[in-house]
Amino acid sequence: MARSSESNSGQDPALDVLDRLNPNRTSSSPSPALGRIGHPGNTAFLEELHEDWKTDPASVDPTWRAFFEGFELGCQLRPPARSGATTPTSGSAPEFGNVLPQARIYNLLFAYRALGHTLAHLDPLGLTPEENSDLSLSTFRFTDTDLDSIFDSGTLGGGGPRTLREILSFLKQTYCDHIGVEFMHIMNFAIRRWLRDRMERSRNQPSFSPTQQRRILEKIIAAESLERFLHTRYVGQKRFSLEGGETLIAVLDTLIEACPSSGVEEVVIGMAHRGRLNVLVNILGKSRRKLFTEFHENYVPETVLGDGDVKYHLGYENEVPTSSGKKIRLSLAPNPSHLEAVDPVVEGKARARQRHRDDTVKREKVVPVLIHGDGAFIGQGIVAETLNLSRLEGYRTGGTIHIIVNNQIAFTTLPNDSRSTRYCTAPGKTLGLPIFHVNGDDPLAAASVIQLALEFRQKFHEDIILDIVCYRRHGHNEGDEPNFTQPTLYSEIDSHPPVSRLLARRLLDAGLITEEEIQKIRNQINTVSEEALQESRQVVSKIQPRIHPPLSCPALLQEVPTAVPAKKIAELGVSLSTIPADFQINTKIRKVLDTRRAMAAGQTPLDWGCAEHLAFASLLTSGTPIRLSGQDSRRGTFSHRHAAVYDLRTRARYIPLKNISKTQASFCVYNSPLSEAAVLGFDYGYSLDCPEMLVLWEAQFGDFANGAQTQIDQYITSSESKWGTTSRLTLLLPHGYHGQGPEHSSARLERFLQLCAEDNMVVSYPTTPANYFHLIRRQALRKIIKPLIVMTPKGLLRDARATSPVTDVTHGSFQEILPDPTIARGARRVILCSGKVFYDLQDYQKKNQITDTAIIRLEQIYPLHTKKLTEILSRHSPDAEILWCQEESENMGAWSHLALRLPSLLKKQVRYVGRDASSSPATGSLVIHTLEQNQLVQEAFASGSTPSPSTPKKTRTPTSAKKNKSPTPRKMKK
Ligand SMILES: Cc1ncc(C[n+]2csc(CCOP(=O)(O)OP(=O)(O)O)c2C)c(N)n1
Ligand SMILES: [Mg+2]
Repeated sequence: MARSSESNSGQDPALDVLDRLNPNRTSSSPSPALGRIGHPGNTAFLEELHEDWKTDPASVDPTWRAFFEGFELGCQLRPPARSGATTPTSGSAPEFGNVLPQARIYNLLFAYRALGHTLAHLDPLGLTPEENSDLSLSTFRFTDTDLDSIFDSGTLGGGGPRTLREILSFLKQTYCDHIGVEFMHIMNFAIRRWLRDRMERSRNQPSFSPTQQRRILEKIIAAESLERFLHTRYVGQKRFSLEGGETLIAVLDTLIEACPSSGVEEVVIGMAHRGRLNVLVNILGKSRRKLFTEFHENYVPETVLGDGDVKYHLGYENEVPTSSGKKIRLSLAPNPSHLEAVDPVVEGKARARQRHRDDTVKREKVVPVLIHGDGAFIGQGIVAETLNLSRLEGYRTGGTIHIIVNNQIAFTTLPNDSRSTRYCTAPGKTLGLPIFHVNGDDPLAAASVIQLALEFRQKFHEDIILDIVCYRRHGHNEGDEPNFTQPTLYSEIDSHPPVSRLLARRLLDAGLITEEEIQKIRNQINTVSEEALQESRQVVSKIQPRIHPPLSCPALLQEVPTAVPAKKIAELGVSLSTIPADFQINTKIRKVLDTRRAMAAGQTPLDWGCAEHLAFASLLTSGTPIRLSGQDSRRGTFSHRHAAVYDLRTRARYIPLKNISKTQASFCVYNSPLSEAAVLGFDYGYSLDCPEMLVLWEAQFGDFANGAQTQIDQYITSSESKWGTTSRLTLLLPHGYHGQGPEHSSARLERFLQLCAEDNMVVSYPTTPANYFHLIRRQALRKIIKPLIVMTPKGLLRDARATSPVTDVTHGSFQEILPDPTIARGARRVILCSGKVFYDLQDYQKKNQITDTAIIRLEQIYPLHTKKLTEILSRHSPDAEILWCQEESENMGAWSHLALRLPSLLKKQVRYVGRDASSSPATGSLVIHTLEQNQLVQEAFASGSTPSPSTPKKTRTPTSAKKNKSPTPRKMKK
């Protein structure tokens, strides 16, 4: 499966020389001039430059001048005798006066370090890799006759004089054996040097004790035995066999064994289907009995209240012993079928676990491990999004260890159709991560890399990738026939010996184990499996299959006291508007803060930004920590929040919410990268492990949340039912029609409502700052843990109509339904609505002095407080016409959700008034928007027929009208 070689440009062979001349040199970016000779073919360029320098030192760049001066000097000094260095057995002494061959040696070192992986024996099924002409001797203008000449070997394995033959053998052993490494793209020289020295010290050869080697063999046998047991006992049942990639289990075991001595207490794992059952049993210690029970056809999930999930998506947590005696906490996050969607969730969980372990600086106690498939790693965009979080202040986790079970196939698709890159690990290169490719048939090599990976992660706090190149012994799953599409590959796989046999042979040959001992290991594992199978049959025979009742949570509608005393609010207003004396801030921001102080003191009504700040501040001072993340969330997309203010001269940042009191809980606010899926997934993961914290994710505009639809569908709305996991995550989604076009109007309220069932979340569209204040506090303070979706305002942020008297936060609580503020009873028509359109309706009502029509707001659409709604409606005429008015198109907004519920609840038909159904959420024209908006408001107050909600009367704008030159609403329903 060889692919065309990627070019490797811009690297610095001079690093070797510079290192040699001055080993204490601090790392720095390579000089652009030095960068030109990165490719071995550029030797000519080096020679030319060298000639120029010899003729006139001033004619070359100063960096080159220093280089050649140092180089000449270095070459005149005979290299010191190196203890343990091989003395050349034959050949002539190096010609130190002639620097060019020596320079070519440095180029050779560089080239092997950069491209040696192209010659590495990585593919268990592959033949010897094709020659890479960039690494041939002739490229460096050497011939076989030079092989016994002695050269300075630069930094190679400690340096010293070596023959060319020895140098080549050293390089090939280190970089072209069963481990192929990509690390010369790393721009940080300290990291590069550390990796180089670490690898060259061991020549990338594993050095495990006999006991460790036996343990690794046992793990491989355990992995294989479990698959075979399942294969014969549960024929054809899906398990996504790991066979061909059993090395994964040895790698994970070695990693966990290395944790105690590296200061790691906990490992948070995310992985997809392949080998998951094997990891659960052989790494996390899930009992075989439990697993076999899940395989049984009568199995009904015992512990899940909701619908449960298939066995290869379930999560697990356990404390597992290590041979050091110390235990390590392991968790495998449950995950949906959607490949790689779990990645940011695991990162968020890991960061939350770090917080729990007071590990927020070095982040060395909790390590995230992500296990990927080759097809998914290169194919799914969320991989790149998640990698991009890894160094960011608000999202870093101290380095993730990525392991790829690279079986060189994705379902039926081969790498040639899967990727445009040589390796599936290419996304890691964008971040300059070290990438280790290892032959999966060599578990010892892979295990040695994972030890290095953990050491690297603990030292540099960066991500690292281990690519286990293996194969898939069977089809994609156990019902899949691989011979339909890959007949040749599979005939090769059929005759390929299993990993266990290859490793057993090695250990037998080394005298580290006997055939009898190997058989004993196999027998023991099979006995354990057999006993567990019998036990599981007894368990299953007692199961009474029954359909679970739907999840429900009536307490979601219970009132939660969320008012804050006036004195406290005023005090918070003072804290939030106080900036250190030596801080100079923008005058407009100063005014915002002064206004907030006046608002909190009750001198002027509260706006949205102030209400939010007061809600946050009141929670923080009573001990609830808060994390808010989103694009530009510190300032707020619409410049309404200003959670951070900046010094005019230094741009020093000051966050009032972090400085309210010495005893307050922590407030974390981050501007996120421009990603939805990964950031929302991260914050969701964080919220799972920090239920005591209010975690909020904010979309720039609500529309953009659909970039994270997988996280919303697969986790936020359904995880409680599938896996029993609960989250308090709050989504702030700017929504509302302001004539800004199709893309900045809708947070797709309808999609959230369509996902609502079994009290799985709360969907709200508050219209006043005070109600938002209570909503946020309720979400943080109540014991029930549910996700909250909030449609948040844009234009209303600065609208005097959408303000609240301070008494509305010092009294009362969240109002799911708001009655008409002026028409309390006796109305003959009731307009039900939600959100921003209320203010347009209210303006019309006031302007036209309408007294017979009440406007009632649903501030919480799901779960609907039906008791409150019917009580408020009962204050009006029993014959009142009831209509639903919205500014969203008929197929959007809350209408279709409510149309299914309101008629049976109210026992009468409900008329729809609003824009007609449309494919695009809104018009691109401001003037048409305004016409449409005025028209729908007018229609709401006009008397009309009451068609059945299920068969609404279509009133479309006539086609002739569309041709009219004057602006025409697109379409309108009345
Ligand atoms: C987002 C997404 N798209 C498609 C699928 C269907 N699917 C399941 S496994 C698979 C192949 C995955 O290949 P790879 O990542 O190499 O893992 P492997 O099965 O080879 O271990 C596909 C396409 C999925 N689960 N998720
Ligand atoms: Mg694969």
